[in-house]
Amino acid sequence: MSDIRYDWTQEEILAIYNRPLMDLIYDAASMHRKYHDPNEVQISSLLSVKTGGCSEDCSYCPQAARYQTEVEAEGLMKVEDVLAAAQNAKEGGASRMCLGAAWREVRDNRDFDNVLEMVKEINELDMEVCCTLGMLSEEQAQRLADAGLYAYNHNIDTSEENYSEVISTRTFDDRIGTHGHVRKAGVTLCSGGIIGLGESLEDRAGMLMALANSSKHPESVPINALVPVEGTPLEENEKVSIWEMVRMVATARLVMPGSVIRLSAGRKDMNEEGQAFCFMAGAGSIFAGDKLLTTPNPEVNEDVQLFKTLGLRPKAPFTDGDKPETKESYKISQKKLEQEAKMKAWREEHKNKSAEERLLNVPEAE
Ligand code: SAM
Ligand code: DTB
Ligand code: SF4
Repeated sequence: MSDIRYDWTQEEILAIYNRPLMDLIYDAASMHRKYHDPNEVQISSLLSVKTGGCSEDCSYCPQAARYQTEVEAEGLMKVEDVLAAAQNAKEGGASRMCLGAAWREVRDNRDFDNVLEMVKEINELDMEVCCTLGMLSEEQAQRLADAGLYAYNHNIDTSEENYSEVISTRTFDDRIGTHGHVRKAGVTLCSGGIIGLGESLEDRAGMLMALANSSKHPESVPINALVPVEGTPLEENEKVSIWEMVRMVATARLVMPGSVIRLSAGRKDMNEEGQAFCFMAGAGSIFAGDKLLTTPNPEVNEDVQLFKTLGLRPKAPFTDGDKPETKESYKISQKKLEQEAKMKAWREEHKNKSAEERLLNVPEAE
């Protein structure tokens, strides 16, 4: 049987998750070595370019406007400040810059134009650029691709069955729809989920099954442990144990052997030994920097020490794919083109008419 499969059953995945730990880690580590260099770890630097004030109700998220948390809503960061952060991350060994926005979905406005500029400029720094901006239309995904986007993060978070327990303002299918737009634009997909939401082990298996049975496995799979934040509905949830994290990483490793599994939120609560187990079990990437989006992450010097202790090397950018080329088409949206064509036609039609007639018939801006 081929290692790369798309026909997993939930029972099979659950049985893998529940195997004796030594067998599970041994098999996951062996699979990891077959497809990846076990001493290389990709460093992704995460930056919240638009924080808080989100209209969604994701029960884990401190950035949802409806929950009283310490997160204050802020406007979009300036392009130059984001570039300075990217340069800094690059100097610290990061090969990927991941820009996050607390949006339900992308809108075709000035903020999106600025995000496109950020993508273009960071790509020019020879870093892989990833964005996580909420739902995208097909055209928005294409414009991001044209600007030079390497990856798009859009987590499914939990199983299809458990989805409405966690989020009510969008559906599991909405998420899958955006995956399709990302794929169509030729951008690599980053999608994973969270453990510790109150889900069952069947839900954990179901989440991995949804990812592993998609037509192409996501190139990156972030595994997050819930960071319970005061003010969110999940503030009282118990933190997951390191062994649950190891099992989840190892299971993801075995059902999607070619994907890069990212040890994501929750590292702040793990010691070096716990993280080493996760790398052994197949994690090949981390989020680095002393903040995730709004919650703390290990200090940069702690990660430098961790890499030194374990003999890990940061992965170079574009090891698994080519650097995207920027296409000027990223600058103009279809809507803008249609508006411009409408204006042109109107000018043509009214060029010989009186000022009064023209004023009576100005096309509406959208
Ligand atoms: N708004 C966009 C979206 O939801 O896709 C992008 C940002 S959102 C914060 C990105 C991901 O962060 C979520 O899908 C979720 O997996 C993760 N996340 C958010 N809050 C978290 C928490 N408290 N603990 C662990 N992961 C969390
Ligand atoms: C992902 O899977 N985890 C990251 C990233 N993708 C965007 C976000 C974790 C956020 C943790 C809570 C916070 O810091 O606000
Ligand atoms: Fe908004 Fe994303 Fe947080 Fe959900 S996870 S509330 S969509 S920022």
